[in-house]
Amino acid sequence: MFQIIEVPFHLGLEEVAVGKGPARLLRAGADQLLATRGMPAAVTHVRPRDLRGKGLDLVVDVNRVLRAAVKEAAEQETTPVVLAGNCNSCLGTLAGLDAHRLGIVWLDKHPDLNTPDTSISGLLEGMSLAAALGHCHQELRERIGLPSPVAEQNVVLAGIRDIDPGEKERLEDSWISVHPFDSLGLLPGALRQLRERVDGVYFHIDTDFLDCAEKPYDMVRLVRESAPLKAIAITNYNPDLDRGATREREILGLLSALQ
Ligand SMILES: [Mn+2]
Repeated sequence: MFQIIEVPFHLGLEEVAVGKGPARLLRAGADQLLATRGMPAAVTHVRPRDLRGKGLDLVVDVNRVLRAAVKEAAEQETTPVVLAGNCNSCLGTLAGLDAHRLGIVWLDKHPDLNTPDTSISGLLEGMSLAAALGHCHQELRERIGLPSPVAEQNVVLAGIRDIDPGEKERLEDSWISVHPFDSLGLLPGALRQLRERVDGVYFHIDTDFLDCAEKPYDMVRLVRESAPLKAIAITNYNPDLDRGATREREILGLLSALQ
C-alpha cells in the first residue's frame, strides 16, 4: 500500500518553481494511480510550522518534517511515495528509513554528485546524492537526522546524460554502478547484484530523466521488480515549464508503472 507524502518546496521555499509540482500531480490524480483495491492512496502534507529561517536552515526544517512523515509511513508498513520539489528531499526520506542493508537506485539526467568544490551552478540540488553519500554537507545531513552516509557500493545510478567534469572524476574513482540513458543492457545485472547486498531500496526518480530515457516505464518496472521498495521519490517537476502538460502525463505514466 502506498502513502503519498507531498513536499511542495524548492530549496525551502513553498510552492515556488519545482515546489509547484507535487500539488499539480495530486490534482492530476496521483492518489488514484497509487490506489490499493480501489482506495486512493492517503496523502500527508509536509508543512513545517515555523519557517522563519533562511537558506540551508529552511532545507533542514523541511527535511526534518519529511523524515517524521516517512518514519510514520514505514511504521504503518506502507510505502512512502514522496512527491517533492527538490532532490535534496532524499536526505529527509533516507533519514526516516531503517538504514540497515538499504540501497539506492537513482534515476536522473544528472548524477547529482557535485560538491561545493566542483559545482558549476553552486546549487544544492546538484549535490543531493553527494550529500547522501557523505561527500559533502555532512553537517546538513546530520542536522536532518541521517547520521551515517549510504555506502557507494549500494548505489545504482541510471538514466544519466549530463555529467559535469568534477562529477566525471568522482565517478571514475567510485564504487557507484553508473548506467547512461542509452545503455540499459547492464542495468538488470547491476540491480541483481545490488539485491544481494541490500534488503530494500530507496528509489529516487528525478523526472528530468524523462528528457532522454528511451524506455522510462520499463526502467521503473525493472527497479520495482528488483527489490522491495522502502520509499519512492518523484522530484523536479515544474508545471510552469510544462506546456501542453506532456511531462505531467509522462509522470502519471511513471506512477502507473509503480503499481
Ligand atoms: Mn536532475
